[in-house]
Formats: sequence, C-alpha cells, structure tokens
Amino acid sequence: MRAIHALSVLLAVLKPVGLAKKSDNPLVTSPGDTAVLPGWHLQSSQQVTNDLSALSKPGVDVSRWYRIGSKATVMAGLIENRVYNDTDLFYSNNLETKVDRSQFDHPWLYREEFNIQQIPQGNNFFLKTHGISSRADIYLNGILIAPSSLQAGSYGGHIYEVTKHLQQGANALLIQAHPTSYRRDLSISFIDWNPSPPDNGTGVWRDIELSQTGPVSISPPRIITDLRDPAAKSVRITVKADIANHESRTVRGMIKGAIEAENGSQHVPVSQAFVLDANEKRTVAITVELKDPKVWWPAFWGEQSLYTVRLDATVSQGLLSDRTQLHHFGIRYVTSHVNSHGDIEFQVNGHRFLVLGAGYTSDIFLRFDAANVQKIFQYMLDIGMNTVRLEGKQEHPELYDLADRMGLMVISGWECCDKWEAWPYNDDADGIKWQDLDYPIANASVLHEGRMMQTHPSMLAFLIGSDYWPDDRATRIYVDGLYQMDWPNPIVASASKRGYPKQLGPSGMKMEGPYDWVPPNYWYADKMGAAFGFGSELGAGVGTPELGSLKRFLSNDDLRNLWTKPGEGLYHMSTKASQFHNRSIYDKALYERYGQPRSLEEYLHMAQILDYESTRAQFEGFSIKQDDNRPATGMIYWMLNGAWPSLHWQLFDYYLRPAGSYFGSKVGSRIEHVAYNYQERHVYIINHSLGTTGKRVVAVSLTDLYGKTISHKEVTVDTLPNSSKKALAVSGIDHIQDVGFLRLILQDPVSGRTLSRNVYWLSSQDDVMDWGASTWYTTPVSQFADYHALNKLPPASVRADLYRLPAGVLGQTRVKIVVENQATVPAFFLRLAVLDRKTREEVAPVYWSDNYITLLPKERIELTAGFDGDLWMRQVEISGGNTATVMLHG
Ligand SMILES: *[C@@H]1O[C@H](CO)[C@@H](O)[C@H](O)[C@H]1NC(C)=O
Ligand SMILES: *[C@@H]1O[C@H](CO)[C@@H](O)[C@H](O)[C@H]1NC(C)=O
Ligand SMILES: *[C@@H]1O[C@H](CO)[C@@H](O)[C@H](O)[C@H]1NC(C)=O
Ligand SMILES: *[C@@H]1O[C@H](CO)[C@@H](O)[C@H](O)[C@H]1NC(C)=O
Ligand SMILES: *[C@@H]1O[C@H](CO)[C@@H](O)[C@H](O)[C@H]1NC(C)=O
Ligand SMILES: *[C@@H]1O[C@H](CO)[C@@H](O)[C@H](O)[C@H]1NC(C)=O
Ligand SMILES: CC(=O)N[C@H]1CO[C@H](CO)[C@@H](O)[C@@H]1O
Repeated sequence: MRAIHALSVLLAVLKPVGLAKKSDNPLVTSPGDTAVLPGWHLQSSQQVTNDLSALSKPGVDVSRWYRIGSKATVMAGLIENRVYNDTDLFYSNNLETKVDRSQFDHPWLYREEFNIQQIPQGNNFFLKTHGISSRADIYLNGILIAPSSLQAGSYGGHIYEVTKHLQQGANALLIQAHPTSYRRDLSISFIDWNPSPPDNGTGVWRDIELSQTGPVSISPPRIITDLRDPAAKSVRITVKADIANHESRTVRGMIKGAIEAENGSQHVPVSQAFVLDANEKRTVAITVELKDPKVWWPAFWGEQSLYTVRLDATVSQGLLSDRTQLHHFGIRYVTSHVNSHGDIEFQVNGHRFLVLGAGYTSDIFLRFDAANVQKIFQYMLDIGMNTVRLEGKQEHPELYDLADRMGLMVISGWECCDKWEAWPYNDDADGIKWQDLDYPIANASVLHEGRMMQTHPSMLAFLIGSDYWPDDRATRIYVDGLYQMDWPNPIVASASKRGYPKQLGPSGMKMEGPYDWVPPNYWYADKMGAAFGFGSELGAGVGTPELGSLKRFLSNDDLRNLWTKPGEGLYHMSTKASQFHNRSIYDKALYERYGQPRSLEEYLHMAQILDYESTRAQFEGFSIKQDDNRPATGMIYWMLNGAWPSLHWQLFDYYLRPAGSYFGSKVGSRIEHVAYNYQERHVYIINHSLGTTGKRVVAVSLTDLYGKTISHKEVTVDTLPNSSKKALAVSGIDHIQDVGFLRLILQDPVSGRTLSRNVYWLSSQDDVMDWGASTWYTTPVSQFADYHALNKLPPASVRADLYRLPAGVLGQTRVKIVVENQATVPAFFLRLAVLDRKTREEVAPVYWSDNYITLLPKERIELTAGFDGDLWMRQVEISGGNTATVMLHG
C-alpha cells in the first residue's frame, strides 16, 4: 500500500489538462526556465488564409478558432470543443457514419501567442517538440523555423534555437500539422485493434515547450550504475548529460547537482567543472559512489525505492545558465539472454523474471489521463501481472513515472505493420517502402524516446521491431541511438521469430498466435503459442463486457445480433478488414461447449465462463511451465485494454469494469497458487515471489454436478520460491459422468490461512485440437468439451452477508462479503457486482479479492471489495448460473 501513498502525491503534482486560458504572464523569464505552451487555438487550414507567415504574427483574430489544452490531436480537440461527443461517437457505428473524414484531408493549424518580457544579451531560447503527427511546419513570428521535412514522425522530438526570432512582448507560434497516412508516416496507428480515428491521430499530441538558457544548455540527465549484486554495500553511479555552448567564445563553468533518496535520507553531491570552446557540444559524465544503496524491485519482489537527480549548469560567478528537471531513477539492473531453446529469458537484479503481462493501448484519440493510467496499472497489479507492453504507444513521461512507483516493468518499442515495418522482405505490411528520407525520422524518434525512457527503473526492454525486424540500416540507427542515450537494458530485434538483423541476433520471442479462441488445454501442448518460451502477444481473443457496459455502446440491434447471429461482423470487434471482425470462432466454441443461448443474458453468462476459463488457463500455463524442460519464460496477454469500447482483446472494458477475463487472469497469476494442468491432470503449486521454502497443504476435491464427492485428497508439500512444482495427480477424472467440479485449496499449515482457492469445471470429454489445421490466429478444435449439463444444474441457494471494513488508504470504501452455498449441490459461477444504488450502474474501478466464484455444497467463503463512494450509495448484487439473485445493502 506504500505505493499508493506515493501515487497520490504524484497525481497531486501532475498538471491538470483542460482548456487553458491565454495569460499575459511571460512564459519564461530567466535561464533555467522551461514552460509548456499551455494551450492552443485550433482551426482547419481550409477555414483561414493560406498566408501562414501572416497568421503566425501576433495580433491575428483567432476568436472563432477552437480552444484546446496543451496537447490534443485534431479529433481530441474537436471533442474538447463539443463539436463531437465521444459517448455519442462510441455508440453503435456512429464513428463510421457521423464524422466527415474529408475534413482531415487538409492540414490543421495550432496557434498560440505568448509573452516574453526581455531577451537578455547572452541568453538563448529553444523550442522543444516531442513529436507531432504526422509532420509539421513550425512558424514563429512570421518565420518558418522548422519545415515538415525535419519536424516529422509522431516520435520525432527536436530542439530548435529560436532566440533571434523572438521579440519582447507578444510572440506567435503557428504549427501546421499535415494529414497522417499510416502507410507513409512513422506515426501511431491502431493496426487491426479498432477503427482508425477519423483524423489518423493528426496533430500536437504531445506538449511543446519553450526554454530559456544562458550561454550553456544542458540535456536531461542519464543514469548508469554498476550494480550487479542487489546486496552490494555500495554502487557507483554515473550521471551523464550533454552540454552545449551557444556562444562563439570559450565558456567556463560547473555542472552541479545532487543524487538524493526520494525521502531525503541520502544525499550525494555531484559536480564537475567544464570548459567549452566556441559552439562546442560535449557529454559530461560524473561518477559518484553511493553507500548502502536502496535497490529498486518490481512489484511483488520488494520496494520501489527511488532516487532523484537534478543538474544545474552554471557559468561565471556561479550564474545559473540552465537546469534540468528533477528526474527520478532507481538502482537495479536488467539482463536478458536467449537460452538453449532459442527463447528469451529476462533477469531483474539477477533473478529469473517470468514476464506475466499484457499489451496496452492508448485511447483512440490519444487522449492521456494519468489518473486513468494509474487505475489501469493498479488493475494490472491486482491481477498479479508484472509487465506492460507498449507496442508503439509510448505515451508520455507520466506513464513511466507511474510504472516506476508501482513496480510494473515496461516493454516498449515500435509498432508493427504500416510504415514502421514496410521492409522489402515484408509482404504483410501495406506501408510505402522506406526511402532515404525516412531514416533520419527513425533516428530522431529513437533518440527522443531513448532520452525520455533512459532513467526509468521500470524499463525491461526496447523492441525495435514487432512482427518484423528492421533492415540493417534502421537497426544500426536504432541501436546506435539507444546506446547514445546510454540505454542500459536489453534491445530486442522484434517480437517474433520470423527473422532478425545480424547486429542483434534472434529475438527469442515467438508470435505464433493465438489471437482468437482456443480451448484451455491448448496452453499445455508443445506447439505454436502454447506455454513454452516467450509469447510476445497471445491470447484466446476474449474479453466480453457485461450487459451494463454493452448497453452504453451497442444499439438494440447490435445487442440482438450479438447473440442471435453467431459470426456476424460487429463494428466494435476488430476492423472490417481484419480476421477478427466477427466472433465466429468464439461463438462456435460457446455454442458447442455450453449450448445454444436462449437470451442475451444467457449468451453473456456463457461468454464470461468461456473468457474466465481462457485467461486462467493461459496465465496458469505459463506459470506452471516455468520449470518445464522447455521453460515458459514469459508472455504478453493480447491485449490489456481497449482504445475504445470494444468487445474483445481486453481484460477489463473501456469503462474499467472487470469481468470474466479479468478474474480468470487474476486467479491464474496469484503470487502463491495451486493450479490444474489440463493435459497431465496434475496439480501444481506455484510461487512467483522470492522467498524461502516452506510447507504447504494442498487439498484436492472432485465432485459431480449433484455435489457427490468423486475423490478427495490432501498432501503436504515443500514449496520453492519463484518456481512451480508438481504436487499430486488428480484421481477420479475418468469417473466424471458429464461435468465435474474440481476444487483446489492451498493452505499455510502454520497460520491455517488459505493462500489460494481455485475451482474448475471439467467435462468427461476433453477439447481435442486439430493442430495441422492451425493458422496464425487459432488452432481449430475437432472435438469440443461438453459442458451442456451445466445448464441442467439443480438450483442452489446462496446466503450472503456484508460487513464494512476500515477504509482503504485512499479513502476507498471496503467491504467483506461472506457467501455461503446452503444447498447440497454446487453453486456455479456467481458474479458479484457493486452497483450504484440510484442508477443500478456497476461501479468501477472495483477491487475484488475474487469473483465469478463457484461454491461446493455448504461451502462458505469470504470476499473483499474496495470501491469509491459511501456504502449507503452502493449495493452488491450476487447472481449466478443456478441461483436466484441476491441483493445486499450496506
Ligand atoms: C455527450 O453525450 C452524452 C449522451 O448523449 C451526454 O450524457 C453527455 O453529457 C455529453 N457530453 C458532453 C461533454 O456534452
Ligand atoms: C489514414 O491512413 C490511411 C492509411 O494510410 C489512409 O488511407 C487514409 O487516407 C488516412 N486518412 C487521413 C484522413 O489522412
Ligand atoms: C527513507 O528510505 C530509506 C530506505 O528505503 C529508509 O531506510 C528510511 O527509513 C526512510 N526514511 C524516512 C524518513 O522515511
Ligand atoms: C542521428 O542523429 C544524431 C544526432 O543528431 C547524429 O549525431 C547521428 O549522426 C544521426 N545518425 C544518422 C545515421 O543519421
Ligand atoms: C467471419 O470472418 C471470417 C474471417 O474474416 C470469414 O471467413 C467468415 O466468413 C466470417 N463469418 C461470417 C458468418 O460472416
Ligand atoms: C512464496 O510466496 C510468499 C508470498 O510472497 C512468500 O512469503 C513465501 O515465502 C513463498 N513461499 C514459499 C514456500 O516459498
Ligand atoms: C530458477 C531461479 O531463478 N530460481 C531462483 C529463485 O529465487 C531464489 C531466491 O532468490 C534463487 O536462489 C533461485 O535461484
């Protein structure tokens, strides 16, 4: 919970976004100042004169332009101005029909005036961009200071010296953002995940800054440590920064600053004198020793101790010339190697690190809300995941700050397809093949992103390719760029095994699917995407929202189609052009395994069962197999979240409501866990923590549909940290008539505490795969498991009581719910939801200890939940497959 305290502090200092008012206060006033342009006026180039030079002089009347915050794509800006309403756009297929896309075939203009009080002799001013989609002409006070040939690429950050173009008093900055084509530009697309935003993400999507310096400027710091043993008594820390003399004379000065423990308990000064010749640029490196370093650990393994560094560049008589921002860093090290099976393995602080993660997406309009990202990351930790993969969605520095504080590792890198992977040897990408002029954009992009990410302890790796590896020339640029930024972490050629550049060698990551539905026992096979090696993006394509969310974005027709027309194309699945536009593979499995649904509610109930089974098996598979002959070394579930309200590829929906896929993952990745290997029919114990060995009791019960015990067994075993171990075989599976319930319980015999409880429904008929008919996205099933009997479960009756617990650290309401199955038959797949008492809408985010639970006869368990809002405003609904709905009030 310590992390949450730190977070509330972080969130409190995050800049509020919104419709910034223009202010007459000077933007910067003295050397060392850096300020974000606080807002923009936005207009289509079609609506105004094409004399950009005139438009970029102060005094133009922009009162009829839109007003936006410091960063927004054109669509985000239009939504900010209520030209469009996203609730409305997200409904049914409105995004396709309600926006005139032709308005984005022309450039859009971002314009802002700002004040400068004076331009002292010997001071310098710099305009800093961090990427503008897709490319931009930048005018200042009537002068073109950067043409779109230079300011190109969504990640192309540049620094332009603008001193001689500035004037005392009012100044005007004008940015002409050109339309983005995913085929031509190194931009941010959503591939097949969701429809493209109508503007293809065009515009000033990241902040633009102005800085003022004296004769010498300094870059953000970079940090290198020689830590190779987390128990080390001292560590050498090298702080590096690039300094530049902007005068045509020699300048002498000092770099001064300090490394400090974030809580102030440690303080090490850093300083070095410098002499720079006229216009010289140089990198300074200052090495200091830190005694008793507090090492940074990923969540679940230890504390996220952070240090800060800030550097001042001073010149004659200690005059401040420039100052870096306060940067956080952590002391830790990450290594990787490709093992004898050709699979990549990561180590963090020397410990084997089994990656359990998921693929993140930005919002469809690239809107960034740090508070929302914090909730998403909190969900990841709640599930038990340790890594987030950003495939070309690098977002903003705040995302990395959150990951650092929360202990979530980050795999970043470029996106697949489109322009990014338009290589001669890639026939899959429809991008325009790379030409000479693309390589400098790649260079600027990697240098900029490398600089942004370098100090963050959460970084696990940078992937310079995704589906395909870059050509040799681009590889050299990416690798040189990262090394120039002192990148201390692994650099991986791609997320697949299709090929590799010589300079880096094989990636050791596989991308062999699945992306669509496969049965739970898929993960225990030894083929394709099954749980061995490192799967860079894979999952059974699940993530169906519950009804309350669906009603927000599907029309009645859409809802009817969802359950009555299996296989019908749906706008809220992947794009029309994609394999995943319909749910035919998924629906076939649902119908065959669980029977034909008789209502939307029944379809959704079955969908949650299917989703839960799928994600649990995947997370458990990779956990169980971490010590197999060919070990599972990691996996990235495809995907974590949706860029808009989506029907699949997510672990919680756009409104942050968790459902079956969430709780399947959460059970499957418990830190200490007991799980069933569908293939071997063995029970395994899993421990993802670094701890000592100890005794555990494993209890295994198999019952039939009517609650009759088929087998029961208890054993005591020794567990091992960060590993998995076979505990015992399950007996009686062959005696299952139709469907049986397997309940596993893991207990600490000393405290008597239940560490994990896990219930499976097993069919007398296993799913059988036709491996030979596999495609890149699925492996077909030739014989489905048969769970139809679940529809004929005799009714069970559930009693539940709700107790208030002390509030959580952020003031969240917390409750305990005791649920008891009073029947002599199992109570199957009970869903608990916290509802708003007035609207009956499900409250989110919500943190359940467990959910979608199955209780054996007379079984009683305790659950906890945390949520916002007073208890008197909430109620808890418990519904299930064979139980009447129970409503609890606080
Ligand atoms: C957008 O539309 C929804 C529903 O039509 C409405 O509830 C909401 O207030 C609107 N939002 C804005 C910002 O106008
Ligand atoms: C968006 O990108 C696609 C693919 O390159 C292109 O066909 C389309 O014209 C672009 N849209 C706009 C508004 O530029
Ligand atoms: C600061 O952090 C260090 C290391 O985590 C810890 O030992 C120390 O007690 C902390 N001091 C304060 C004042 O919190
Ligand atoms: C990449 O950019 C850096 C910094 O501008 C420059 O030093 C380097 O030569 C460039 N590399 C290539 C291959 O253009
Ligand atoms: C669903 O999509 C697949 C792949 O695009 C296609 O082959 C199939 O015909 C579609 N099913 C229906 C019912 O349209
Ligand atoms: C496994 O994980 C727990 C939870 O972090 C840890 O405390 C324990 O020592 C480990 N248990 C064993 C038996 O290794
Ligand atoms: C397989 C593996 O890496 N095991 C490690 C798990 O953690 C313990 C304790 O740190 C190490 O001793 C093991 O080597």
